[in-house]
Amino acid sequence: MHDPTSQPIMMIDSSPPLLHHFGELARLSPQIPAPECNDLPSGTVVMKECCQLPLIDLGCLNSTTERERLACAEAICRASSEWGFFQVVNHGISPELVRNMRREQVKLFQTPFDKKAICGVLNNSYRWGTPTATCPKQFSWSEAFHIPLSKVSEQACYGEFSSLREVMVEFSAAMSKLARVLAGVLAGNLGHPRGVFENICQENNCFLRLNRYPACPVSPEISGLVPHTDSDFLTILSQDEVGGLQLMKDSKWVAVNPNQDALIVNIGDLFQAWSNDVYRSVEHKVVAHGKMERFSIAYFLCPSYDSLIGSCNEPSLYREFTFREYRSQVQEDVKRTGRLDYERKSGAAVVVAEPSGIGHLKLILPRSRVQYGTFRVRNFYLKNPTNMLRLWSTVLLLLFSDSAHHFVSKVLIIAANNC
Ligand SMILES: O=C(O)CCC(=O)C(=O)O
Repeated sequence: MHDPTSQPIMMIDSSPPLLHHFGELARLSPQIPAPECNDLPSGTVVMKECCQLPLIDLGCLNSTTERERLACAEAICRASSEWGFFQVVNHGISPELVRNMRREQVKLFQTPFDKKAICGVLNNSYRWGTPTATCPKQFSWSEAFHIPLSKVSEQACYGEFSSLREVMVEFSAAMSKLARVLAGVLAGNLGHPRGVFENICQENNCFLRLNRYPACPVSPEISGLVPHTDSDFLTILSQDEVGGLQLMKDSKWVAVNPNQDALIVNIGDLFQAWSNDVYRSVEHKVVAHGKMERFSIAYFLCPSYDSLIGSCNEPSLYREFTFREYRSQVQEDVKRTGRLDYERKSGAAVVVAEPSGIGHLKLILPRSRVQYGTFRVRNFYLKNPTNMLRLWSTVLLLLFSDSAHHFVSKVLIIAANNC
């Protein structure tokens, strides 16, 4: 029999060097002490508040009673407007499929780090930490595979991970079906055909992201994933029982209690723009856990890069833009600021008066997209003077409120040619 004490134990490290990189960032940021692992509290996830997300039984969408079907659709739309987030049960994805997917996900992440980083598995989509971070607050204590679904059935993507392929194909198809049902309900509520997203968001444009959040000995406050909104139409998330997901509700971070029977759905930026702000894309983050690793899988319902996204009803708050344009703006912001979220502490509101007399209002914030109460814009999406007025009144309100300095520090008026 093998005697475990007879040989040195080979520790194969599957985790990326998060502590090393976090430490480097901390040393470069004098106001934040470098991590001293042993001194730091562990095992705690700081939760500001717990919330009970709306829980919706999707089985009711297929009820024989029209009243139940309508009530279910209404619950989905109300949650998307009021919360931007909800949970669904009886969603049609079998617990066995979720279990199989999780098992394969765990196996994949257990691969030694060096191998994950270079073996090219899943279309070379492995990533970890935050390469653009310039300070600890911008650092995500996590690793992920972010896979375009156009590649998901390609044998060549899997190499030796052959058992992953079958379950990935089945899981992404099931998530895709569910995402389309939900998007259809949300579109129908706004007077559009339920199938409107069939053409806009073809399967090959969507993504599946496998996340792992290693236990984090550094701080209970560090982000597993930094605050962000999703730049898609909608996201469906399967999370394990560890917890850590928090969302912004009424200007506070609230923790989402894990529910093993439920999937979490959230509205993305594109649905907010398409719905003309009827549905809300809400900022969320993951708080790292001190002692336990956490796994989640997110499905992102996305359009093709050349799809034009405009608001579905007039008068529209947003001008038309392509998904490509939007993504490149997000990437530019991240490159420029290192941040995935927007900066609340400083910025400037800029009114641009064009010679034609048409005014634009730009909010120049490091993230260049902002959320003022329920009004949220990317600087180049504001379209008409009515929106400009609405935005101005919000800016002025903020300027005169106690918390003004948290949002906008300067208001500038600039002629178009100067911009
Ligand atoms: O893991 C989670 O709970 C959230 C994941 C997420 O927000 C993302 O992958 O964009």
